[in-house]
Amino acid sequence: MQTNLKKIAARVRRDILLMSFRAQSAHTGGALSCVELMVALYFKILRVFPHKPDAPKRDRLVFSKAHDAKALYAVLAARGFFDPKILEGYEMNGGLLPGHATRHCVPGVEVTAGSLGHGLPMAVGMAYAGRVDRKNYRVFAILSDGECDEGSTWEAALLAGQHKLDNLVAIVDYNKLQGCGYTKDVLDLEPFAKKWLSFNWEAKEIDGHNFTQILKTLSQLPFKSGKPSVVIAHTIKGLGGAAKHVNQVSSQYKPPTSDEIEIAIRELTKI
Ligand SMILES: Cc1ncc(C[n+]2csc(CCOP(=O)(O)OP(=O)(O)O)c2C)c(N)n1
Repeated sequence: MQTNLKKIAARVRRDILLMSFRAQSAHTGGALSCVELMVALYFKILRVFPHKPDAPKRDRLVFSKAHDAKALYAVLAARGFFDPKILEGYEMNGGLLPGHATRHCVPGVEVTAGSLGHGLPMAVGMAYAGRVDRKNYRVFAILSDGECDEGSTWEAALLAGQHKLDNLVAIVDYNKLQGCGYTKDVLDLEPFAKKWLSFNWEAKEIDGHNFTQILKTLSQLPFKSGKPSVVIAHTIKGLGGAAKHVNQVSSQYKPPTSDEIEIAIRELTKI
């Protein structure tokens, strides 16, 4: 089972790198850092219906770090939401896939995002609506560490704790880097888990590239009845891409060169 997920993750990484190369786009490192989280969610955890993407009982995933949309698009394509050939139109004139994930640009994209700090507020609203409507869908929000510098994220966290939204799960792709530097130097989040706990959330920390840990943790949701859950996933920005950009600020902006793509894809093919 894990071998299968690892192969899917390798395919998703390849698709991210190819999208990045074709469009010469930025935001490759953060797309690569959340691959295992997104694959585990879409292939094992979320209740989704690729051929009926708007089914009312589906779980909702709010991809808040929408600049990393390549990861969302590649996973949705791999899961059968749309034809993978559509990925070739990423950031192309006439293509369907904008650089920042946009609601309904293709089936499966739940929300328009990109202005960081807005995903958790939207997810809280959706989870609250589910509670009011007595629906049992769950809402997952994928956040970046950089956007946890935003006040709106913490306002939403406060509200979710107050309303005991245990149908809500935030997953932070804690790759320790943001647009202009390392998170600890720009605006340190530590002690990170303690902050969530003090906002009445239940928190768990995992290795965000380890499928065993991801699946074990996400199968325990909600971590505590009557509390929203947060998973702080320790990840590496740029993992699986060009070696010189791994865990570097450059992974935010630099697309791979043709030589780098060849090397990376050769390695990914071995998985
Ligand atoms: C409110 C807001 N400010 C600035 C930006 C520009 N921006 C795009 S990506 C990014 C930083 C990326 O770092 P992080 O948020 O940690 O994401 P990841 O490393 O997971 O890609 C910034 C500042 C934005 N999208 N939204």
